[in-house]
Amino acid sequence: MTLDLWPKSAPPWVMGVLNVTPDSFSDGGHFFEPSHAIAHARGMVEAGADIIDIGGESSRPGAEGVSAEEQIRRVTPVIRGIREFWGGPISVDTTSAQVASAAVGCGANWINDISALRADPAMAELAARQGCVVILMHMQGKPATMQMDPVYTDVVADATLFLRERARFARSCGIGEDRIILDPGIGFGKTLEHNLALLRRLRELTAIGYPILVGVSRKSFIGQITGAPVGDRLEGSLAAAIWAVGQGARIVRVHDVGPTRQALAVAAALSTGPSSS
Ligand code: HH2
Repeated sequence: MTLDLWPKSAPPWVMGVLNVTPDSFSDGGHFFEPSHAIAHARGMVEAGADIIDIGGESSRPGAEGVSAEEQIRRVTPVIRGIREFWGGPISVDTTSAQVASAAVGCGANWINDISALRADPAMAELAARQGCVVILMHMQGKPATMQMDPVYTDVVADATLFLRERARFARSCGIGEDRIILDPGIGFGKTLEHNLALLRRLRELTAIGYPILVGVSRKSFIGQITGAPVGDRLEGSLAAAIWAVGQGARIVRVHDVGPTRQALAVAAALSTGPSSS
């Protein structure tokens, strides 16, 4: 399998989160104005983001869906604005092919589909035709109900089987093997113990053979461990990001790009020194 987008020896990539929503769990309303969103994206690029992930619909537990038209109205001016100063990867966080198509038309080139190509039958064909990188995420249930009573026999085995099957499906639709990224979906239909098991046993997911993306930033499992409210979870987010990269994650999806870059740089220097083996 060729993973030439990111050889394993290369540093991990940092994906900066840009929520153009009034209701996202940690930053809802902060970047709802296109000018604020574009300025925030610029700040994340200057802080060292490798990818910007733009979403017009919150997927927090209990969130109701946002129409494709409204998502398009939210994200497309922001993508156009970012493209005026940046040529790097822009991903669109949506399960709708209509939204993804409009985003790609404005310059997005990655699709972050938390349904792993299950929600919209047109998504896989669109991604294949456009040559987009796709992020396939594990989720039990749907955001509106996913945290009500998540149950697994073995969450890691379940996620591994699911992601393997979804990657196979993506390949069968014509999506290139160097265009697929897998994600355990931290917080999506999972209890604290499920999230911890996935992070502890992340190597079982990296063994599938595709790059792994992990989104731990500010998530509720950090609050469950520490008691910290959502606005005060930077330190826990950094610890979890360093852990995930240490277990083989190639991309971390974060709200705080500069601090994450700094933390990862120190962890990398420590783990590649002469006495680290
Ligand atoms: N987490 C969130 C949203 N999208 N996509 C992927 N691939 N992986 C994740 O872990 C992930 C994701 C939730 O975080 P956020 O975007 O900050 O919140 P909200 O969904 O409320 O907008």
